Amino acid sequence: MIKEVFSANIKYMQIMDEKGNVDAPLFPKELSDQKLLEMLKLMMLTRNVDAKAVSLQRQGRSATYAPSLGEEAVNIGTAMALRKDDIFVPAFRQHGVYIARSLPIHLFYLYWMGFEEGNVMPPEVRGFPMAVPVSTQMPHAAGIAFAQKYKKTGNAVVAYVGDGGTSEGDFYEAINFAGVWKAPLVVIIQNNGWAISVPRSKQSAAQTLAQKAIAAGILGIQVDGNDPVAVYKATSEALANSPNGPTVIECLTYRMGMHTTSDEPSKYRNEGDVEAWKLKDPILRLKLHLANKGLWNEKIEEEVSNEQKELIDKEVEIAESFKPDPRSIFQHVYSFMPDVLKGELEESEANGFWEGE
Ligand SMILES: Cc1ncc(C[n+]2csc(CCOP(=O)(O)OP(=O)(O)O)c2C)c(N)n1
Ligand SMILES: [Mg+2]
Repeated sequence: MIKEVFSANIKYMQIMDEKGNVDAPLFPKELSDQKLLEMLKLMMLTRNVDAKAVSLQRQGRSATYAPSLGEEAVNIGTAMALRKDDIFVPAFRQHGVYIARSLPIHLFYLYWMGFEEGNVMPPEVRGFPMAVPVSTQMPHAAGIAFAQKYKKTGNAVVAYVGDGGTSEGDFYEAINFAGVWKAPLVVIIQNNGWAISVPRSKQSAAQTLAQKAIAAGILGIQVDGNDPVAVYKATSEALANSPNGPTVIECLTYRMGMHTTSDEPSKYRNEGDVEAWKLKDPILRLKLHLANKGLWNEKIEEEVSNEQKELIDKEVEIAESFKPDPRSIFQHVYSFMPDVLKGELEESEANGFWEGE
């Protein structure tokens, strides 16, 4: 005898198309015009902060940087769905999430200038430091989510991982654990088409990355990751359902820039693809939508851009005036300072190691 014991499917959701038109029955009612304006401004701020970070690196004023150009809808759409006390666990390209959660922007620059002090954020941000080792944040996120359930806090955890990150064992272990324990975890796969020079097609033979959820026995959905409204709705619904267990949301977006400022994408990708993705830009479609409603025009755009650039310049100034304490190289590795480090610190101080620059 042979019988089917299981079958499943993965749905794809888009609510706002490339021209800014919306699928009205799917549109979330709580997204008022004011909220949409906030969404647009946050995406613009993310893009402006990002452009400045690239420029600082090019001028030798900051270290290697991973741009988020074109991926703003994933970060802002998800972050706006987060409730006040929910916790986020990023990878390293979730700049918009920090911005939407009101991380002081100078701390963001400070981190990319190479100072760990940039990772010490106000507790109300409710976010973890960036995780550069690919997917290592995922088991942490599953554990933090389980802790929320164990402690009955009612909070959920939103964790981010790239398309490349979903090939790591850590990813599978995390969703498997979260599924078994029905932990309140929402996994956002920021599928930007590339893991450095490895295209999505070489990442997995699976047709979607969302379907990886099925094997873990949890919910999975794919959304247009350049549609901030669909991203917002999928995340809100996953958070509302999080007391019942985890969800994986695959957001289809595109890395418009380089992997990092040390990368040269023209060596491995067809720049024609980038041109095609420009038409799907998340900021463009929200601007078109709001302009159709009479809520956006060139004058408003100029005002908002100028305000944001002024703010960014001030924040860069604060970051650049930071004077690091050389002692900090001995701190932050352990919760206490072991004797061996204490000894090295004392020796360094006694030898005037800190004199001069
Ligand atoms: C465990 C580990 N392996 C390899 C690397 C080198 N590395 C840094 S980013 C990256 C690709 C990540 O791709 P993806 O998960 O799609 O995220 P994206 O960079 O596209 O945001 C790799 C292989 C690393 N940082 N950590
Ligand atoms: Mg990627």
